[in-house]
Amino acid sequence: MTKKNLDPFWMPFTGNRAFKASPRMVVAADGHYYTTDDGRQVLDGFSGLWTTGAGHCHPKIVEAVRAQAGKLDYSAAFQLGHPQAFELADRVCGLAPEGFSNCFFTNSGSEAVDSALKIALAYHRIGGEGHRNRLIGRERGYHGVNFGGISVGGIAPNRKMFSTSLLPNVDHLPHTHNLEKQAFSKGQPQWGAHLASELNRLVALHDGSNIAAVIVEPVAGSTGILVPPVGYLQELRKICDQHGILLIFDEVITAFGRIGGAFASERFDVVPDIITCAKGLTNGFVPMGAVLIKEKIFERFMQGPPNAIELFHGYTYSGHPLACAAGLAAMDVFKEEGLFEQSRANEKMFEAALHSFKGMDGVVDVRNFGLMGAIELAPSEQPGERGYEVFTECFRQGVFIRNGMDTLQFSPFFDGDEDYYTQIFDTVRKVIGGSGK
Ligand code: PXG
Ligand code: PLP
Repeated sequence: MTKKNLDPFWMPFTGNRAFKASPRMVVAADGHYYTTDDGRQVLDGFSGLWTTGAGHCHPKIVEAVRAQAGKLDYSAAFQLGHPQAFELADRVCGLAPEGFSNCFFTNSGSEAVDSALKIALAYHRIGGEGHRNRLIGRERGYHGVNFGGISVGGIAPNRKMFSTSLLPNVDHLPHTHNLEKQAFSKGQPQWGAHLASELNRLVALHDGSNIAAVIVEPVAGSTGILVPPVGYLQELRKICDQHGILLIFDEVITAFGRIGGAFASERFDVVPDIITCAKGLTNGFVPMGAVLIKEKIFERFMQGPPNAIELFHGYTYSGHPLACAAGLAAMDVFKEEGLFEQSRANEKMFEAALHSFKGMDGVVDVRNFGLMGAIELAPSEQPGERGYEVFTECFRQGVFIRNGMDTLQFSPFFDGDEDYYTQIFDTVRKVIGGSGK
């Protein structure tokens, strides 16, 4: 690449100075690979950023977006509709658990989370329970970066700079991670269901009648793959039901194939009241998020004169035509290629590859569920340094993975075969073997 001024772009969640001193620049992508500006092929072990399970630049999605771009660029999102938005909402509700009747579009997971929290608060208020305004999140939870999301979220560095400006009336459940009790669990840990009853403690403290909603990731992703202990989500559901509290599953990562089904309820047999999703909704092709809502919630809003606005909320780009075209094409691809089933079928191969790291020097835990996996490394003197080193060296050696501090994270494509896993994990093994020395 010719020398360009990289300074003006303030990159998100990136060490800007280190990056710009030694950029990792991608100019194209196809299938499982990125092409860098110096012409290298880099195998993507993260499906974008959890986004692109069906592969990069899928020809069907490319074609759909191309066609849509030449036909309808934008249509006003308020008081005007275009057919694809209605069609996509219907398709997505069709994949959702029974009872989910409506879909509100946003442009990201963060916006989906904030929309969901607002819908939960408004729902109770309309029902005459305006006092039900407390929101419960969880330590180590990631719910995006808007004010609502960081308030219910539990990632300390994301909250620290804004600690005095977070939403009031929020409390947190403890996270479920415990190395002593759970290290190297395959899939759901046996230990930890009792932590759900911490919600009873919060109910006793605040009184259940004051709690609007509990929001959790069914499998916590961004924090380093925390898999719900056997029985944990069921217990949360039970306590929420006892106290009229809405249960929100933040499925920004888990929805659309990442855990071998359309939504988490297919794996955990627990149905929430509200679901947030994004990422896989368009296979990462165009920014889009959504809030899925149960009929009983939606119906409560449908009062008053039919021309009265029922929810004073919405985004200029809610249901953008290009996003909808990408979303519809992604739904077709998922179905036609059986990608949710492929994802489920590949879990064991992925699990075996990850757990082969057990016993390796410096590996303190391996965790996995569906096609979400983590290898946690013992930190060097400076926490996070080792993970970053492994990430950068893997990229140099032609494999893209992620590190959250010293936890390596993997989010493979749904159709990854044995060669794909071998290339990723052989590289990681070689790099870990040579790191921390
Ligand atoms: N909720 C959850 C559960 C998420 O994982 C968001 C909300 C926010 O979505 P947006 O589209 O606003 O980013 C997320 C996003 C990582 C990583 O490396 C995870 C996310 C985003 C970027 C990187 O784990 N999660
Ligand atoms: N700021 C200003 C000045 C605006 O006019 C708008 C939307 O009209 C927004 C922010 C919100 O933008 P969006 O609807 O894309 O979230």
